[in-house]
Amino acid sequence: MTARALITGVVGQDGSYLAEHLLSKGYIVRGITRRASYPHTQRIDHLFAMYDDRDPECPFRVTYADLTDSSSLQNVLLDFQPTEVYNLAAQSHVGISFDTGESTLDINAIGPFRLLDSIRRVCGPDVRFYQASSSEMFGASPPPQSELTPFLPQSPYGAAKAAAYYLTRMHRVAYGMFAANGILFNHESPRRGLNFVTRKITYTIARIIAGDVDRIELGNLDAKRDWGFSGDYVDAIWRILQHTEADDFVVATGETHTVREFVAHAFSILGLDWEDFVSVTDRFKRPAEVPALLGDASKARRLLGWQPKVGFAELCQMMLESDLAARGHTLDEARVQAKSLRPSVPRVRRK
Ligand code: NAP
Ligand code: G4F
Repeated sequence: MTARALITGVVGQDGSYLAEHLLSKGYIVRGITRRASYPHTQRIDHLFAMYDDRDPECPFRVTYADLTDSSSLQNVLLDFQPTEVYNLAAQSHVGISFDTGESTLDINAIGPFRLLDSIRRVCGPDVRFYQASSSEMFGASPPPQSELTPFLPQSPYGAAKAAAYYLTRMHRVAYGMFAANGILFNHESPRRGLNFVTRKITYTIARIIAGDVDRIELGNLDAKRDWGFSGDYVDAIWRILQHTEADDFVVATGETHTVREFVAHAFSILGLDWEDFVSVTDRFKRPAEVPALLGDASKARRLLGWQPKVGFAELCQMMLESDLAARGHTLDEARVQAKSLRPSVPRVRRK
């Protein structure tokens, strides 16, 4: 029987890479997206162009549904009859979760419950379920973090993801469902949302080169993150659902860097000193911070045969090159342009 994957959050970073990954393996893929007032399918428009959804045999379709709307979830499950469900949809911004705590809990904690409960009622226990859990659940627990590290969430986002993690395990234990958690550490790509720190940095550097702006404003530069590449991580996500039994896995590179190191490295690729272009503002600091994340993915390596391919420097350059290319610059042209830039952050304003 052909595998049939339902992906929530298909228009997001991971959803778009996962859809490509599963289609390349011969899956029939159904994505869900929620209504937006302006089209936001840029990450999957190339898939719409590849597949004609007027063809009844088309392997890729997207329909409207929402994690806050149980009936929409039940309708898509009844209609599509998936063999695997990947729950990637979320309000995924930690900083914004402090401003939108209630809706973040609704989407990120009750949303997975609605989906699990709907799968149990509509599809039965044979469907395999993946929950996009997060290293943010570890919060203040010191690194390195593994599957055995206690959760100490520091944000509404982290608390909601911890609730969803336990609800996923509960469905496994109580109802015998194949319900698995991937505890993924930060992963980035040229498709990363513009207000996450790595993409904000590479996108704004491209704007500095283009002459649109003269600096980047950032918050906490001391936070440490274990940054990997989303394209590598969707393969781990797929492997988690192919494992012989439902289980929980940390997915990480095992290397950590500060935000300062990321921004310094990105500017250094163009021969620039980051301190000439970065100012620090309280505006982007959070009421509580996760100080340091460093994942121990030895279980995923051992049981799933997974390991990351793209390292820190390659990831940073890939993202910068992509943002420069979108503004019509090659890396070499940008390096030439960079030589004519004057520092825009006076030393006295540096904190
Ligand atoms: P993303 O780019 O923000 O994608 C999340 C998607 O969820 C968006 O397309 C969003 O749609 C959709 N969504 C939000 N609320 C929804 C709702 N009520 N109903 C249906 N869809 C909804 O995030 P990502 O980086 O791909 O991350 C994928 C998942 O992994 C998320 O659950 C995230 O929390 C988790 N995660 C990410 C990382 C990471 O470093 N990237 C690490 C650990 C865990 P709109 O575009 O309409 O908002
Ligand atoms: O890029 P970030 O916003 O990612 P964060 O908070 O680590 O969350 C991401 O990773 C989680 C996995 O651990 C995911 F679950 C979650 O969905 C998301 O994908 O911030 C990274 C660090 C933070 O310490 C933040 O305080 O960068 C710091 N930072 C400093 N200046 C900033 C900024 N973050 C943002 N977004 N914008 C700034 O200007």
